[in-house]
Amino acid sequence: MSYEVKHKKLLKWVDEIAALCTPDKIHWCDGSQEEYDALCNLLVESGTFKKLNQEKRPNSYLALSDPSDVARVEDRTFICSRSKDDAGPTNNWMDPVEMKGILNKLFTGSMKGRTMYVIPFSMGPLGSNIAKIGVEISDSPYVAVNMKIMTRMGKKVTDILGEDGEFVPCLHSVGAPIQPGQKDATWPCNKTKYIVHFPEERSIWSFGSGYGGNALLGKKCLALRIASKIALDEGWLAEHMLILGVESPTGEKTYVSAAFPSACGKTNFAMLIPPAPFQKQGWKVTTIGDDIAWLKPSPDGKVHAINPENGYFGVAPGTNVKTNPNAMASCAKNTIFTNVALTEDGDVWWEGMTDEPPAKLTDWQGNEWTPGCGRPAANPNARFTSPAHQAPSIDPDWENPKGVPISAFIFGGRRKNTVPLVYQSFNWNFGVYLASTQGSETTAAAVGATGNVRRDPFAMLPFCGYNMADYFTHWLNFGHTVPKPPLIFSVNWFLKNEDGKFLWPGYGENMRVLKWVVDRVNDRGGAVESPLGWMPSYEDIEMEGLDISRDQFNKLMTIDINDWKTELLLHEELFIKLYGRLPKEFENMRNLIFATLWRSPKQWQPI
Ligand code: O2Y
Ligand code: MN
Repeated sequence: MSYEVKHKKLLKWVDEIAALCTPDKIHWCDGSQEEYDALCNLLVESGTFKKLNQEKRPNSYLALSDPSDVARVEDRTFICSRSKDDAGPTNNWMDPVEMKGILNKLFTGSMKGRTMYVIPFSMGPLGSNIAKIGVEISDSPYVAVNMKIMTRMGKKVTDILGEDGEFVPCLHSVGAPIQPGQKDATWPCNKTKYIVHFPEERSIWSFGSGYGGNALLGKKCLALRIASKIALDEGWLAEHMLILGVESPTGEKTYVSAAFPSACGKTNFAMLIPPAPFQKQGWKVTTIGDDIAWLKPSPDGKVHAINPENGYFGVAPGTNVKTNPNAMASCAKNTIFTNVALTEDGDVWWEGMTDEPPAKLTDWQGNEWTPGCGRPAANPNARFTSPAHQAPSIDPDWENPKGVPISAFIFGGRRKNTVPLVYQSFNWNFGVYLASTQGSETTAAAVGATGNVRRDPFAMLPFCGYNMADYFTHWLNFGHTVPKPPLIFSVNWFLKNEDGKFLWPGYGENMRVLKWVVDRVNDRGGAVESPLGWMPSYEDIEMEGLDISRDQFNKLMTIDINDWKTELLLHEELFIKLYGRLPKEFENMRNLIFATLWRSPKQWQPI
């Protein structure tokens, strides 16, 4: 050990895991730049990393994973609470004792021939009272270097832990012991995978995958699944939400947190660049976080939020200087790319990065690639791991240990009809209802989909570490214990006309909707009462520089009563699944919306 650790429980746990997994060596990560560079060099020597062109991508690397290990594995993700009902019907469950039996067998000798890295990390600014400490033990140096970017990692964390601080033990093995004389794979992994959470014990065991959310255990496993259970027990919220700041021309700052299911432009919204007329007036959008928010009631009566992460694990395909210049700047240097394509001059490329693809590439599987060859050059889930502070949009308060005060929650999904561009919930309870029933269109065959909509309550379905119905109740209660809870809004950027064309331009133009949200929370935004909530009329949205007529706007804001009657009936599917513990308020709210719709014109518009 290169530094002193005085925490007896941690030392004992590390000894126990070493005895179980029998690694050749143990390396305590100190989190220094020298250590990071040395581990990256090791990964280059072993063939896992390729160092990119220093001029084009300073201090950056490319990793290509095994083709079988490219994404989170939801069907292998388990919540092992003592009672099955506490995990709920939307999580995979196994009895914790039975699961420990399986895992103990799998982890026995699993690190043979490898180095076991002990990675102390803080989710959240060091020393913040909202932050939590974890220690990941992993046999993957790829995990160690990614954790250095994604978390605050190393000696400074064990210093904070002291002799008896609390930590979440997170055990990870790629599940590929090396026999004497055996050559290691460039991306070791195992076809058997288990991503397991013990919410009562507050521990994580992950076996078989080296990729992203399966292996970087601070992110989805700790910061969402385990933290959501801690938050339930302690009266706060651990959410799958971005956090952004809006600065008005007068310098007024408003913070907003937003939840979107995947493929709804979450990172783009977190790093939004306002359109020209807004910039001219002096509006600015700043980024606190792009994926996860921890929110706690604060003595000022408001809800304060931190981003527990220290980096972005952003999806590369589709990202470019037009869709998200801030993300492109974030990954311009000091970045680890995974499963993107390699250019002839040692840089990276992915679908959508440029209008024209390069004439020749090495694809994410290491094969020669030319345009029109019929295969994608980058894996659709290819990622960049880059330091959060490299986003030019980073907020000056992004590491404030007290967090930032949140004035609004925004919930969105991908719907081509039914859900209007924006509305504000009448009150907290209706807001919780709308977030609980949010969803995205998909093919009818997709898991959990009825009527082509996959419900993804609060965008938390794969990330809630306990029964989703209890989660709804926790949200209802939370709003009633906070003196000044955030207002709740619904947005839908994805409405289409009869020809399948988008009605709303999205991207930076979403600023127009965001400004209305900010106006509403600051008591100056106009609104009309609709059957669903408060809505802007044409005059209430800043339209300068955007060619959208009143008629087009009204289309975006239409509430089609028949569509909504169907929609409410479809909510039933989710409710039946969760019925045993579903808050009784939900049935009343559904009936109330039904009754309001019944009395409304067939096509309600905010004229
Ligand atoms: O596939 C993975 O392992 C990554 S998933 C991911 C990464 C960053 C942010 N969000 C997500 C997600 O699935 O929500
Ligand atoms: Mn996410």
